[in-house]
Amino acid sequence: MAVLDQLTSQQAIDLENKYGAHNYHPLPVVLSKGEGVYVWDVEGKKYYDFLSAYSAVNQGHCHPKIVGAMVNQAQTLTLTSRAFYNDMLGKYEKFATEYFGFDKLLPMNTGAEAVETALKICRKWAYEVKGINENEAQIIVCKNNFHGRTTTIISFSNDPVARKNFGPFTEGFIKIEYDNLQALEEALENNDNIAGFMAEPIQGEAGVYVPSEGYLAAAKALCEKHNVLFIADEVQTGIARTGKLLAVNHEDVQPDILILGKALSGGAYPVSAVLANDSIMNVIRPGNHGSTFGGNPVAAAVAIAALEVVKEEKLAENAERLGKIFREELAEFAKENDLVNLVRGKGLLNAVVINDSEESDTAWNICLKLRDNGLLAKPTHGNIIRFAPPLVMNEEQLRDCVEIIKKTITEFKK
Ligand code: IF1
Repeated sequence: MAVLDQLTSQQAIDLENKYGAHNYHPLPVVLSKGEGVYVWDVEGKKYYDFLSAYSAVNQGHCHPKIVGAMVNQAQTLTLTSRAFYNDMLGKYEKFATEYFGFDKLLPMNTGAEAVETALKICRKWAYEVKGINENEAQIIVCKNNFHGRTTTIISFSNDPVARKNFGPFTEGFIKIEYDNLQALEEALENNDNIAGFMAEPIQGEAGVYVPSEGYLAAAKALCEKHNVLFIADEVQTGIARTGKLLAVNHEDVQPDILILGKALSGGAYPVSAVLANDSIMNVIRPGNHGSTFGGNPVAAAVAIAALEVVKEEKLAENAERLGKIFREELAEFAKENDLVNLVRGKGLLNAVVINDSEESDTAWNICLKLRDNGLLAKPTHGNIIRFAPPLVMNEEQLRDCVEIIKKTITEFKK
């Protein structure tokens, strides 16, 4: 078999099993093509994508404008490193800072790197601006968070699978209950060593857990009162996914540090970023932080195009409108179907909670049936299915998908 011969699904799965590290448990479907809200497997079967690569492909698969910008830039200049200037990075930084309303942007590649970057900026700010004694800064995070997979980030995870046997861990984090203002207030009070509070505006991995209305605004106000930086990890919730450009926009909150990734590139290329105003970002000096690929001209060109698509195609408005229809339809369905407990979410980031235990494989088995019926989604726990289609979906397609989901669950036998 030549390396690039066309494979069957089973052959592709076998190759990954034999030659790839087993750090994932994918749904058995092998994709070879994508366009808009659709993907195709190697046998040519077409599916609705209801994961969007964990909300990276908000602009739809292979968006022509984004791919065009990428190809064009790839044929011109791909990488200089930051040892030299390139003629795309500054344009992108101006564009993106104006787009999100911050003074400055620090470019990275993956979400986890951007989270690490935000934590480093926050600590340095704490020592150099707030005046905390060296090595004593603490950052508050939330229980059941997901911020990535580096050693420091898993240091404050409470997922045993993500943590076990990867220690020793990084110190300096305090974990509190999510969506609990009293817990935040208690952590902030009588502790002058708190540098920041980092949270996801909606907890993704926790099962699309939407906090109470007003939580984010009140948390931001508490942070302000205690001179603590409010760090929003919008890697998953940002870029129109929840029906606003950023999920914090639902509560008119401007974070002190904003973390973006995933759909910042429309899923075409790994692009992440940290945004902050000068009073914070200026603590970063040459040599403090960096990345060979961060801020490369392809990433810059791709991100500009991806952000333009969000506005040109009114993706936030579309996510808001279709999300309401999706939740209305499935809430109605939940009333008549014993297998569905509830639907929750915001915009087009939603989860359906199945009436079974967290340890069951019911959600997984439903996802296999959804796949057979032409729709791809992934469980986040044994009993929760996340539904997050590309935001370029139209109402007719969404209603078609709702019918597939209802039909699949109605016919499902445990
Ligand atoms: C995996 C979840 C989604 C993120 C937030 C940072 C990162 C992520 C809020 C890191 C990444 C992904 C990664 C993916 C699974 C996943 C995920 F189910 F775990 F929670 F999207 F919902 N902050 N989330 O959600 O970004 O370094 O991956 O670019 O397989 O680990 P990354």
